[in-house]
Amino acid sequence: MMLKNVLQEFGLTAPELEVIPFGSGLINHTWKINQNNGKAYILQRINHNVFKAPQDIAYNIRLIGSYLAKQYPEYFFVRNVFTNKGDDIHFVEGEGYFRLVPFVKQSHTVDVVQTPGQAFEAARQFGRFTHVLNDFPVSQLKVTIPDFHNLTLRYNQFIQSLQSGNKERITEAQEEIAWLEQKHYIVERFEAMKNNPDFKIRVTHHDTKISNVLFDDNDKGICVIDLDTVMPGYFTSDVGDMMRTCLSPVSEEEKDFSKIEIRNEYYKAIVQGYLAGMEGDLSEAECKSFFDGGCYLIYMQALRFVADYINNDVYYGSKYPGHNFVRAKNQIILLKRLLEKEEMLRAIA
Ligand code: GN1
Ligand code: MG
Repeated sequence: MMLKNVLQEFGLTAPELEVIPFGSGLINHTWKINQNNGKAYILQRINHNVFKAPQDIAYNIRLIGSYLAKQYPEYFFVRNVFTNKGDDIHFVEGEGYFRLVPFVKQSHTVDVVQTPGQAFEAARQFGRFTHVLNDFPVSQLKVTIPDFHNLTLRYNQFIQSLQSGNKERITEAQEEIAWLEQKHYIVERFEAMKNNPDFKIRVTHHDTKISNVLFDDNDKGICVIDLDTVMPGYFTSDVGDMMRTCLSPVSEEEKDFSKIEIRNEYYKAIVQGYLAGMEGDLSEAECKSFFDGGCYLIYMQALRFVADYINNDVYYGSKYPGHNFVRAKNQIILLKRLLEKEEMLRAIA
């Protein structure tokens, strides 16, 4: 089988290998590889439609890895395993790009956050990642997905979908579309941030959901994983996506919208954990913008899900009819719940 051949390139040979599908990401394919000597690995096929230059991901990881080895040798950083030929990514004609990393022993991931303590630890890890790279020459990083968290562009793509997308779906989503258009002031706030020199371009992760942190057996954070979208960016991306995925007890997949709520204690945990990890790197203006981060990211995800629904699910795919419309409505409710608490939550940060 093809995966066996890929593993062979990385020096792992059958028949003693167990290969099991792993994780819950929407974009890449992931497998866990168990060797009969107790060692384990994570193999991933990178989605080439999304990541146009997968070699750039490997390049960034290499660059950051060698910087940290010198500057922060005690920082735990998971590097790619090399192939027999000495590459840290392997291309198979017709199949795509693969990379392998060691599975970190005695670690586990969490799919749904269970306690504010976990949210604190996750936020602390993402903050610490950006903190240890505070003096890293950020412009040397390759941009693996151009404009990935550019809210202005995401809004324009949403408007574009209204011009060229599925007419029936546009009619069906009329109410949601109108609501999103009304919230355009969020894009204006985002633009103001981009023009404000007090907001630093930092090394940010851009996919800070709870499942991208490794925890130890005592639920202490070990490190962050899934570094595909590590790029120059704003801290609001990282705190914002944590809020998007941790504040509510249910995820973007939930169809019963009455279960969506904003939990104050999780908001507090994210702010405190991130500040602890950043050790004072944030400017005053940045410290005042935690809430905006949540708005940008939830709004952006709602725009992306609606636009994808209107574009016949070309990006996210769909497991049942109307899937992306459900996700979009879910994120709209989440944003409504967040905005209702604006005054109170801003006071926390
Ligand atoms: C995608 O594949 P996954 O779950 O890591 C997406 C994120 C979205 C997320 C929504 C490269 O991430 O931006 O927030 O789905 N990643 C990409 O579930 O588009
Ligand atoms: Mg990801």
